[in-house]
Amino acid sequence: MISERLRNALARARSVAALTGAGISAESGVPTFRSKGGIWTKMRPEELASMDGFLRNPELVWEWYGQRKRIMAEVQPNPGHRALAHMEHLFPHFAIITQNIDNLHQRSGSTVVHELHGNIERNYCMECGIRYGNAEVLSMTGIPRCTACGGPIRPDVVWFGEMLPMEEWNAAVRAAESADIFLSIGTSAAVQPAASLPGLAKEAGALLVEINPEPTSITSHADEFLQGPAGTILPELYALAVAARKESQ
Ligand code: BV8
Ligand code: ZN
Repeated sequence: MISERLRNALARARSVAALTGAGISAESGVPTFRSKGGIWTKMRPEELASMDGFLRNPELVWEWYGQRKRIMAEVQPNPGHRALAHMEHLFPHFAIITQNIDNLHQRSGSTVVHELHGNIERNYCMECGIRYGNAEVLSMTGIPRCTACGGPIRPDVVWFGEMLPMEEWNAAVRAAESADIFLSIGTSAAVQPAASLPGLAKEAGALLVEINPEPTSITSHADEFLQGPAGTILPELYALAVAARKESQ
């Protein structure tokens, strides 16, 4: 299943980074954006995941996020998330850089998770910044409003056209630049600036490994393309890494 080059890299790696996208949560039942039946095949992202869209039609945007919040509260981490959580204890430095907002990496036990696009469990008042949990906002009727100042509450996610949280982005760049192995998992690599991280890592000397059932815009740059679902490939990759590191001791 894997090349000698990848086996050796797994045996020797000190620092590994994993960029994840919606694909790693597909097997948990969270719809992706751009693959078959994905969200964006039915609606335009700019309408729903942008400040303009929110200001134009806050009811529609809250209805969409309300639906996604309820789905994400029901789903469970899958073997792909769990394999990444185990890898955190296998390599001296292991970081997850996620574009996902579903909180499934944290729920599977990962503790080093850089959330580039925010988290669906968090919300905040656009006027005074007070933070709200989902239980509170989902119990409010119509557009959730701040109980302190009456301002509109929004999901704590990064919309199109919005800057990424600087701290998370800088940590992600550091992890990519210091990685011996960079895994790009379940992402179409269509959204910037996250999609620039695999190239950054490879430039800085990482072995670039892509895990996806379909080729993407970065497959031609990848050193290894492990074609298939993350829920199958990641547990196998973890087992191979454990064996390779034992043998090399
Ligand atoms: C910014 C949060 C700086 C909200 C999201 C023109 C050119 C280049 C860039 C731009 C441009 N015009 C505008 C831009 C910038 C824009 C952008 O990149 N647009 C793209 C679409 C062209 N980016 C931004 O606006 C970003 N901000 O640039 O700020 C700035 C600011 C102001 C002024 C100037 C500059 C902000 C981007 C963040 C948007 N927020 N989400 C929410 O989720 O509700 S993006 C959204 O897409 C999600 O975060 C998602 O994670 C992300 C990426 O999608 P993927 O995760 O890759 O998911 P996708 O469905 O696409 O792919 C799934 C993959 O999984 C597929 O490949 C499939 O094959 C695979 N798969 C399926 N099953 C499995 C699997 N893989 C493994 N196992 C399986 N079982
Ligand atoms: Zn407020």
